[in-house]
Amino acid sequence: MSDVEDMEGKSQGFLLSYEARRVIEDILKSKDIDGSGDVDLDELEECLSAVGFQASFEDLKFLTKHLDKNGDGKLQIKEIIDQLDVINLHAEYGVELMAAFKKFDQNGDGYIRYPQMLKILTGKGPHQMEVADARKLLNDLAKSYDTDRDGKFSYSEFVKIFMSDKLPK
Ligand SMILES: [Ca+2]
Ligand SMILES: [Ca+2]
Ligand SMILES: [Ca+2]
Repeated sequence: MSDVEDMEGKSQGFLLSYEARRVIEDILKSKDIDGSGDVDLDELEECLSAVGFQASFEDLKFLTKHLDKNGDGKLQIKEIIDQLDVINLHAEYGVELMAAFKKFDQNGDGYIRYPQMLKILTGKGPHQMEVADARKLLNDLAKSYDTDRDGKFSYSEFVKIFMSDKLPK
């Protein structure tokens, strides 16, 4: 595949350029009348659409929940700006990413704890792993991708696991 084809193939995602960051930041700040830094679904949709990501309602709800680092139930401008690389990958692979994340986050609390992941990896099905292999994989993933070492994978950590292609497909 040539470079040109590769560029065209990825045109659905927005370009995470300095310019895109500035556009997003400018829109969000101009909307933030009371200076709280909170961003609602409409505002999120508007700023993503301005840089070429037409997010569905499901995307918007999912991102609002999973990028909420401080756990106050809302997105702040800073949480968005700090996680634009995650949003960029979500723009491209959102459907697959959400399906994969939800498969592992069975209790729906927005995080994948190690035992949860182990249980899914060794669960009955076409991709069932031996317990020893699954433990080895989990150790490897924990070492490389649980960046804040809290014993669970957030969505931003999970997108890197997904992109690494280390999970059984
Ligand atoms: Ca928040
Ligand atoms: Ca969970
Ligand atoms: Ca973590």
